[in-house]
Amino acid sequence: MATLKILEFPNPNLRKIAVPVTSFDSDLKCLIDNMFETMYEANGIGLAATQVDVHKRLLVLDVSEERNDPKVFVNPTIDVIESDLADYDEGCLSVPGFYETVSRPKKITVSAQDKEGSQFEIEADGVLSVCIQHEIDHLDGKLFVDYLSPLKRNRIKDKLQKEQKSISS
Ligand code: QAP
Ligand code: CO
Repeated sequence: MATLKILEFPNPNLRKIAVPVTSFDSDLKCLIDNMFETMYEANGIGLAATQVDVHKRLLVLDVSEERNDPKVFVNPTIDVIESDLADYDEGCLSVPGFYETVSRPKKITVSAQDKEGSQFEIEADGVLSVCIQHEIDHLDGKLFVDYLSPLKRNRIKDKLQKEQKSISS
């Protein structure tokens, strides 16, 4: 296993639209293992392939307190079953150090494939619902900062760009 480099906002590759996964082979299983290792090492609760510069439709997450409930969703799609919005303080491994409130539909159903390619469906609310919606946004090139005012988004962008310059020089 290996940890992967996480792209940080405003890296333009975070805007790419991911393509469906078509082969459920050993390369996919290796990518999934490495994404879990990367997410756990960074203390994240969710990670989309886009964030590690792989533009395929899959995400991993673990919203459990004990960090022992890994879940993988390949080619996920969501249906909103409760359009009432709920606020949640969101962060993102690609936007380190920043948390802001975002409103999203409360309750969803998610259809996806597992790592073997078998189709499944789950219902989600609470933090699981937020996390799945946040991660599927990544697969469509979208970030939680896109829901904020341009002023807030640009402040975050400027601060992160300054940090990235001071580290890479
Ligand atoms: C998305 O985010 C999420 O800034 C996953 O310094 C977040 O795992 C869904 C993280 C909140 C629902 C609620 C962020 C770790 C992790 C940071 C994450 C940081 C260290 C974010
Ligand atoms: Co994120």
